[in-house]
Amino acid sequence: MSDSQLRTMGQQFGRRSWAEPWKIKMVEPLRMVDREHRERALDEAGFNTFLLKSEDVYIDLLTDSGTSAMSDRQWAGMLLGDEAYAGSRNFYSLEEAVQKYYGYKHIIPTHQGRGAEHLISRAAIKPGQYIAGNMYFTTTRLHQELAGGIFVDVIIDEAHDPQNTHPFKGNVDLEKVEALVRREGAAKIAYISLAGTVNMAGGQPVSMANAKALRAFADKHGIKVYLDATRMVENAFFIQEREEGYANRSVAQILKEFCAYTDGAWMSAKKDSLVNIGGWLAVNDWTLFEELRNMVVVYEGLHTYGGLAGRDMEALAIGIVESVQDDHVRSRIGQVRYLGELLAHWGIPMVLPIGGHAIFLDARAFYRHLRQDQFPAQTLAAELYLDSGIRSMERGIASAGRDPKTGDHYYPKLELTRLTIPRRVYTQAHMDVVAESVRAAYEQRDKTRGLKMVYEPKYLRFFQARFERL
Ligand code: P61
Repeated sequence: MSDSQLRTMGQQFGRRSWAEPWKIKMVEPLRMVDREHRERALDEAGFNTFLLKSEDVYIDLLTDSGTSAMSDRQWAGMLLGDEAYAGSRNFYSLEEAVQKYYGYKHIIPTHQGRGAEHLISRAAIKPGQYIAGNMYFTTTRLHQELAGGIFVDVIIDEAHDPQNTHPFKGNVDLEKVEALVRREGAAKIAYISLAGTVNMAGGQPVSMANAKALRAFADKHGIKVYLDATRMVENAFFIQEREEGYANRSVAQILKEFCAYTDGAWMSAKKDSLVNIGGWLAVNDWTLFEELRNMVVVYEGLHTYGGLAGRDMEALAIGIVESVQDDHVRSRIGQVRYLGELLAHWGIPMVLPIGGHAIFLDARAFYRHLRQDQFPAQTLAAELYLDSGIRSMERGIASAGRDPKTGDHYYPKLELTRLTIPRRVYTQAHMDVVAESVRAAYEQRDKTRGLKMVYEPKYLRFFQARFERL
């Protein structure tokens, strides 16, 4: 075979190849069930990938949340668990790591991200106040609404267009925030809810310039800025890669600078920080911290464990350090890109630029014959599972839920199916299998029928909703 026919990834891109900065020490066998079995499993799951049993799944791209592989160091840390009810030494490791890498002063552990969202929403929102955010996230908005807040989307318009290749599609549109402040007055704004790499927009980053400008705006009006730091390390990588003046700064340095423009943050550590469970909430203001520290004992656990075991906090503290290493982030995002570039090359419609944690397929463009209330993204997730046992996640109309005032579906512009890549878990060969399955579903697109929802829970309906084929 000639050199031009068979080339390594690096050669295809005109550079030397690079590989993951780790090797595999322990493996978990995978099982692939046949098509007949998958049809039965999907039917029993009401066409909802959240309701599938994981043993019926071959390659699990439902989420990157809590699904990453821990390192030998992190597992060793698990054995150092100090399971004291109060004052566990592992809490102090965690506190130190958050202070060192994220730069906030006061830290409260929580069992996961939504535990932290619950606390900050209750403490910082008065009923009737507005929260301006760079696109909604399901649990974040729900906690804000349950606290009596009204969420207003202030992300730039480009974020709602899958084809737009703006390098910082997660940016806040300051004019939109300004218009809200003008209309309602600064006192009616509880805070600005800023997310690093915006999940629902396709894992799209916020630029440092935008964070800086937002800080100046917030100071002018006396408004707080709280950060959803869940995938902020990945955001820092994009700044290093795309923003002028940051090419020679480390991911760790960029992360710390970005956080310094905010007043506090909540974190689902199950993503960036390479652990299976955990979260935290951190603020700089002592008075707010006191209130949060008092609330955590009601809803999560004592303020030095917040619902986590000591061993979980140790693994998390170690995971934070591993997560900010440049070579780690490059290989993590590099793998997502590998899959995305294959698909883009084949003309598969998806959100561009390729984001940090997942490929977001544009289900609307797959199934032009389906109306949005026939659940195109849910349909595509079902079809991928049927084709190959790959599990993905709907991020469209089912996820968006209903307007609490009118009871109507929200109709988000983006109707996406997410192929989420866990960190340090799958190989390039797995990505090839996934890509071929997506292509197979794309080739069948015109023959694919949509779905109707036949069971709908009240909160976060997409987790437990059931569907039938039309
Ligand atoms: C995910 F289908 N994300 O992406 P918790 N902020 C952000 C998140 O991505 C996030 C949380 C806060 C998940 C899990 C999940 O609609 C869903 O630790 C940017 O999960 O409580 C979680 O953190 C909440 C999947 C959550 C969903 C909500 O897969």
